[in-house]
Amino acid sequence: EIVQSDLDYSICDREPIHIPGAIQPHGAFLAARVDTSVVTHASANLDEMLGISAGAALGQTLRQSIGALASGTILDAISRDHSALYQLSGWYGKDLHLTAYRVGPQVCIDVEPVSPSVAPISPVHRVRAVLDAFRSAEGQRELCALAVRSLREITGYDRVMAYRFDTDGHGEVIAEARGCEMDPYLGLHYPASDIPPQARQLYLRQRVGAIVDSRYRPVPLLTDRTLDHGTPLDLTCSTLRSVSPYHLAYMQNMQTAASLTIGLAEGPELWGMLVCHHRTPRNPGPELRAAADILGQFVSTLLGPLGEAEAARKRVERNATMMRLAEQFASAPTMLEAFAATESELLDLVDAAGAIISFAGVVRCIGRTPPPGQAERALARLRDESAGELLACDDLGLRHPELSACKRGGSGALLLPLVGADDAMLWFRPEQSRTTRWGGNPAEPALADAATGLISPRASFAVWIQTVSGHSAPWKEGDIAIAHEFRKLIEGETARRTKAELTQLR
Ligand code: BLA
Repeated sequence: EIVQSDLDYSICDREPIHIPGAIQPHGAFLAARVDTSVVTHASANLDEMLGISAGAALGQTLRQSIGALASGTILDAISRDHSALYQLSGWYGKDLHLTAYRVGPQVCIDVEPVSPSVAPISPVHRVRAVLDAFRSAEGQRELCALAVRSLREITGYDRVMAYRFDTDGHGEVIAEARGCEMDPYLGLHYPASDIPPQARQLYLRQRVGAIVDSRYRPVPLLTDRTLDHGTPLDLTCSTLRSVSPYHLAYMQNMQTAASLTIGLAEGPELWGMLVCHHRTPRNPGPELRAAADILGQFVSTLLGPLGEAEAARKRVERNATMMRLAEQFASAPTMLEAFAATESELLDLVDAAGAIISFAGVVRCIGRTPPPGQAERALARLRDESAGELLACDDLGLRHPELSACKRGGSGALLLPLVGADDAMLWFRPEQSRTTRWGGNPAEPALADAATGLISPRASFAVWIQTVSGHSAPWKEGDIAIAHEFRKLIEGETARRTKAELTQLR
């Protein structure tokens, strides 16, 4: 038995998923040297697609496997251009789609049957028809909502999600289109370890990936020692690449047989993914993959500008809130009345759910806070700790076990000391929502696979429940900056009122 703290995630991070030495069985694979055109690798199922066995193809020239015209066209394109598409029509009674690309000194070729199910209107045309609508989106979420709806209409998968990464690497489903018989995943959060770093890297380079049947048996690549120098072939760019057994187990836990995944990038960073799930095996084929790629790239291009527009809108909103606060504090008869008249502005200012305010000897709670006694204790505790400075934490109950009762209503705490020694404001954010739905019982202890000692996706999930518990959404720079501004407002206002009182007395 292995306990949670012993789980070793570096196993996931170290898995070399780009060189599995195998492919998924819905296609066949060939690699040849660009200089000599000698075939160095062939998938064991080559004869099913091309009518020539892997053994017979290895060591021969490419033209033996795919004919003179195809091999000439591909090698010519590769020598200039790095990638090529070719349709082999009527090859031993089959129509085959060849995707060729260069990997070092080799040309690699993914061989797939021409999609049997291409709709009368091609997927690329259907994608083109929806892209214009994407330009009307006013924010990233709205864009993703449009994208998942369109992608589901075009691809027909049971569920299509937009999955966005947070700065700590964990992800949230921020948009979803699904068949009515599917459980909703919208708003659920998943741990960073579900998609290890090398998988993220891979989705930046090869934007689209498809898993056709999570129960497939990998088809090994055959080679000949004299031909391949023993260096494993990098399958990053192959649409047929056999995927991690961890991830296949994960999909089975999720009752998903097939997935189509499109990496979304904002500049050089992986921003998130569009993830399509199907309960039964599903092969999107080259046309749909290309259409999904175009859609994904279009979404990626819009993400940056929309993110900036949203941030700008947020700044404008906060400045407006700040202006209203300034007006109220200038015009209210007393400071205490100003605090009472501006409850919603005070919370909106930093996106808090609640706050406790101590001013001129009066303490009051507004909005959603921990129970008043607890809130007051938290205020006193943090005020002592803060030494007059602003203090922010997103794990109050974990950091201060004596305040653990604050967890639900106030995992997040932002303390702003005000003018007088006892004057302060403490904003609260609730514990962040997290998924409680899973193919299995998340309360089960996280156990590693007894046979292998390796950790299982279920284990990863149980650890996550433990990790996120007690955390709120993090306070960001903008929150801190506007809180400082608010303090200046209060300082200015207090000074002005004191001066006015003194003048009256004279
Ligand atoms: C890959 N994990 C992935 C991918 C997704 C997820 C979307 C991309 C591949 C795909 O399915 O197309 C995770 N899928 C999710 C999440 C949701 C979803 C979060 O639908 C939420 C709704 N995974 C683990 C653990 C390990 C692991 C513990 O949970 C490591 C031991 C590994 N995940 C893992 C690996 C890949 C992966 C290695 C890459 C698979 C590959 O391409 O070879």
